[in-house]
Amino acid sequence: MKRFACLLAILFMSMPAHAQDRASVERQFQNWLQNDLWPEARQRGVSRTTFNSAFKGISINWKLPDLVMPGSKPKASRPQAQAEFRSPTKYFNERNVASVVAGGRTLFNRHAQLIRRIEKKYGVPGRILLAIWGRESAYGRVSIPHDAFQVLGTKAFMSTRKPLFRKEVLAALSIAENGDVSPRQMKSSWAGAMGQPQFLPSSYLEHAVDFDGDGKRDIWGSTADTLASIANYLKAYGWQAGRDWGYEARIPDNVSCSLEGPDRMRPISQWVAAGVKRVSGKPFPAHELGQQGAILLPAGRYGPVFVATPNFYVIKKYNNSDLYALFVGNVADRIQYSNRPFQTDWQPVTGITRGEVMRMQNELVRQGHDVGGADGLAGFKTRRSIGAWQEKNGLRATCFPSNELVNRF
Ligand SMILES: [Ca+2]
Repeated sequence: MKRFACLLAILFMSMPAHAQDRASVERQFQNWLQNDLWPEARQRGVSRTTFNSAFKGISINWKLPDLVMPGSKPKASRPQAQAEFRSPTKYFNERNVASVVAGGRTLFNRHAQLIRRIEKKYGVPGRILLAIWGRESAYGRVSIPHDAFQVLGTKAFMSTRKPLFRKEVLAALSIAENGDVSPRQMKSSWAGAMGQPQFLPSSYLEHAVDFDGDGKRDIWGSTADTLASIANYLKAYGWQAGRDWGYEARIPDNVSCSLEGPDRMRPISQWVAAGVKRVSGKPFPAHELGQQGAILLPAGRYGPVFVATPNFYVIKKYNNSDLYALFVGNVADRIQYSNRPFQTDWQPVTGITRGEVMRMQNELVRQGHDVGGADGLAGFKTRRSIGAWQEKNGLRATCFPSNELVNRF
């Protein structure tokens, strides 16, 4: 025993400094839980019993990204100037898309009755719900291993976005207080997104529903609750029942790609009158013609182009990325309709960095364009500003960065 204690002493003395710091930070964390978080939780109606069971045995998860040691300043986030600027090609890797579609087609049949009931109640097509479910958690098959209280507690205590995670950990405590699930059942991703639809706790409180009627909103174990919760979320963000998300299209050169964007919608009949057609050769459905649509060119003139309905931008409320929403739309179509990728290929864009795109964005801003923030990525504001600049300079508008283009800036 004596020898063991002696070994321990040697071990302790040889511990690297940061290990001792960690022990001290752990103590600060426990202190913060009791003296800072608990009083606010209590004010919000969380009981001591719930709070204790939520944080029983919870310590800091040191493996999470974006942690900031207490008392130190977060490192300034450096834009990844050296990173390669990527075209959407990889996002639509056909093997990945096809595997989500295959799972979705099976489940679309298996849950046909349930899906019809959800569609009737919320007005969101089942194919869209399945596509989001498949994308978020591979239909519940992906392991979501983290303890929500450990993730959210750690991030509320020491991360680059403490206020956001404080709000979320308090919401998680309210969920536990309501009793839908026990704290240990509340599994999340490393970013704190919970269950099969990957809801943050605040989204759960607002949008999760009990659809299988067992009295609990269970987005971890219930397919009915998962799908209906996604539907309820999209409905709350303005899903227009009876309308699709969008249509792959051909947009002739006389329709400038600089007209892209949800703030530049027109009745779809006006786009058609200007020469926009569906790639399928079919006409736009009659009920869509009088309604609003935006042109959407995720890779400018270097890939598939679309007429997007307002529902496309509702899907972006789930994840604010054009490519995410397109992935969901394409998978949804392939689950219910013909199972094929977009008809136009994505042309690879190679040899430019995000830093070069940022330089171009900064110059466009200097010339009075709105690029939506110079981040080295090509969102719709950047794309259409590029197009407007090209037109002003007598070039064919492509609305997307290219090697040749960035060299002009
Ligand atoms: Ca339920």
